[in-house]
Amino acid sequence: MQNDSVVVNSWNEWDPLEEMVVGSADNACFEPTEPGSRPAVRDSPGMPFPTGPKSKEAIDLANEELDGLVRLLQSQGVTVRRPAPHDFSRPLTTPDFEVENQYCSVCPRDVMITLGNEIVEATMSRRARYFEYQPYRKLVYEYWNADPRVRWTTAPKPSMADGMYREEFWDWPLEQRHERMHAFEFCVTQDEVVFDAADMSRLGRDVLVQESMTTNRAGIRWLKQHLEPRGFRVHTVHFPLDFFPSHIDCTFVPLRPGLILTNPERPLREGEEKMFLANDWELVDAPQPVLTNDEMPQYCQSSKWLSMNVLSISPTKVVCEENEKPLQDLLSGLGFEVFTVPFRHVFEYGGSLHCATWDVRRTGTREDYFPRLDYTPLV
Ligand code: ABU
Repeated sequence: MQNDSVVVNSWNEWDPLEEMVVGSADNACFEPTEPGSRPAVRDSPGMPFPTGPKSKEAIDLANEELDGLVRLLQSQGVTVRRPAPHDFSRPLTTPDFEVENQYCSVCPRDVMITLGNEIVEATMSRRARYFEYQPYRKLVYEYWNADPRVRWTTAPKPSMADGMYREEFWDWPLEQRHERMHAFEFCVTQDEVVFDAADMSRLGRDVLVQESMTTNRAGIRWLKQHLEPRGFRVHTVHFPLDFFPSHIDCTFVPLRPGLILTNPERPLREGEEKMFLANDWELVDAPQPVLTNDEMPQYCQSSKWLSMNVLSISPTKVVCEENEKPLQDLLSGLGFEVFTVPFRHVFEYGGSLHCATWDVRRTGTREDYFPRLDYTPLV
């Protein structure tokens, strides 16, 4: 770290990585059924989804792969930090809800985001994840105490009461789902501020936020009000063919200035591509994943597109899951040095390489990668 660089400093998804948090599967539990989530066993839809702690074997297999990522990052000179232990098997009772157990700390990306020199803790959208910031608090205090230039913001916690959700969402017939989906109405209503950090993607001065099952319009309004006075421009993006959108990093993945990996089954809403094309960004479709949705791990609630959930070490180095050969070939052809690690056992915890990490410090400053942008910030 250079003497004058702030302990927390990350403005985009690709600058050279210096310090990163990698998740841990310790004490992980199955995600409970709740108004914001209806987990299902992938190959047996009628079967009850397990509850409580995951097996030791499932935890050990995921931890082995997470440790492998840690070793790779360390070999590239990255300082790696880990979440503090947390008892996810403890039930939660608040004035507004009860939930039988919590989830896990495999995916810090869902909860924590670095926006320049500021750490923002997301509101979260699901009950079992209400306290998921806790495994990272010790680290946040360490960064905040170490450097007075570090800012730390916790977004307003929503009630997560029944009224915050549309539980019938899960039972909408296909036609209604299609109609509602184009109105971007999902399982969370618009009454409270709701967002998961993984619905955001950082491109210097510009931040994209996906409207989804886990981020509503009130959440995006809060982010705009918070970030735009600090010089960011916050853009809402939509992927209308994604029936269950949650987290942008399997859909629209910036790799370096001017290049975004896109999901061929989830195009941007018509018109939203303009800001990229007008500023000479190239949108390149990812190849079909090696696994089909039916072949994804039994308890995994994410899509086959975890294939494109890659992690950038720098604008020229990217980490891919070891089986995703077609994507590795595409990225090599685009000029990247591609590193690979096995990561399929992590999939059942809801993410792959990008989800399982949170970048705290990357070399670099805030740049404007969209000089030709017609945009009026809120303030
Ligand atoms: N947590 C990312 C999952 C996104 C997807 O299933 O496509």
